[in-house]
Amino acid sequence: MNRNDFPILKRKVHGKDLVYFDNAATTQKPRQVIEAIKKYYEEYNSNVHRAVHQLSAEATEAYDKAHEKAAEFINAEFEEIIFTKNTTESINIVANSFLSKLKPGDEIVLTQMEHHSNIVPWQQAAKKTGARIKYIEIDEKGELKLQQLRKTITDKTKIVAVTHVSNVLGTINPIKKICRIAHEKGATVLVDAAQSVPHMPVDVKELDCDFLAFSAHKMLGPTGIGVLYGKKDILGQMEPMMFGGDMIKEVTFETASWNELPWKFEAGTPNMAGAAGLAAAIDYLKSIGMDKIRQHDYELTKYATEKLQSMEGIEIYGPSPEKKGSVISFNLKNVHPHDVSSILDSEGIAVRGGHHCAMPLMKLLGIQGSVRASFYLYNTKEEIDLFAKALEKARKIMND
Ligand code: C6P
Repeated sequence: MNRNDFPILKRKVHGKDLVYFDNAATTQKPRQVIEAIKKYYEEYNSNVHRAVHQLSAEATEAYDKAHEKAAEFINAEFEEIIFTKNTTESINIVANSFLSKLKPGDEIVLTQMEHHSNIVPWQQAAKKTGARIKYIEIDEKGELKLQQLRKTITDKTKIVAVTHVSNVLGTINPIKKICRIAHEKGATVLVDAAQSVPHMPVDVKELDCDFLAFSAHKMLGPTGIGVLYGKKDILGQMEPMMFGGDMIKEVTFETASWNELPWKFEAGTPNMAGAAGLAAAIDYLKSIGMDKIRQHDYELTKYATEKLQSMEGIEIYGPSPEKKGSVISFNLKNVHPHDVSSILDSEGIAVRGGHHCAMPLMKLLGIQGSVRASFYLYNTKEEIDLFAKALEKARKIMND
């Protein structure tokens, strides 16, 4: 991994070298991704799947190729990859498709560590259909109470929607096991993979999930493009949520029929430049190797956890480093997370402070928010040393 590939990492913030530890929110982009987007606009910008001219053929080839790369990246089939705006839109598409499947008495199973994006769409679906939401609880370490799985997932369960990796606690959930139990009960499983696909090898066939959602911007790619994976037979039977150009096979004044997968779910002119950027991001990640990225993330998380644990008056939320992704949420005793984040920012260190779009989890933890440092492949142990030093400074300022 070459840090020089990331132009933004050279900038100064408040006169200090930037230390970017807000990767769970969004990641920085390598030159290769920026160049791919530039090349799209400079050399073959054109609408896809519509015209026969050369530029359109090139744009179509690149756009379809991006689907192919995304499919290969998570071991899916080409037809199973739908490009959306982001993880949020991907989840909304699935939740919307359940409006016609849910009825009063049916159950939707979520976990207590979900991001708002994997709670609110289901609350809306429950409100509209009379279905009920049940939550798999977490224990004091921030792990799912697995003994509750078989009690919570029942014959009434129609959908289990669960995050692969928590954006607050970092917990890596046993998706394969959850899928097995849900499938025994005839339920469908959606995996929110916003925090897993960028950081570790993910194989949808091995997990055996029915749907999986992620965003390009959290894996070195551009904003405005995400992925919804769905099993071919399920997508084949599912009604689209958006209607318009490109998603149709035939239209008369009275009616319309749908295009084949995956285009049936991609209405209107899509994000072609974004797809070029996503393809380049996937190439970049693959050139390093997802196993290596996972190992690097783990080493940084372990190193940072040990540093923080050696400090006084600090509370860390979530399990130990080997059981989590590269996210550390914590609070300094008696200090508001925004104050900690501001002091770190004055040292050039970018972290997130707040509720992390997981308000119910914050309430459960009995806190208003936390400080969150999240690492990625370009971060280093030297940066963690700077972070720990700045944190000591914050503690002194706030406690004196
Ligand atoms: N979490 C964070 O700082 P979008 O915004 O659609 O790309 O991703 C939504 C989302 C869904 N699930 C999980 C587990 C997530 O972490 C996120 C995004 C960011 O934690 C922004 S709130």
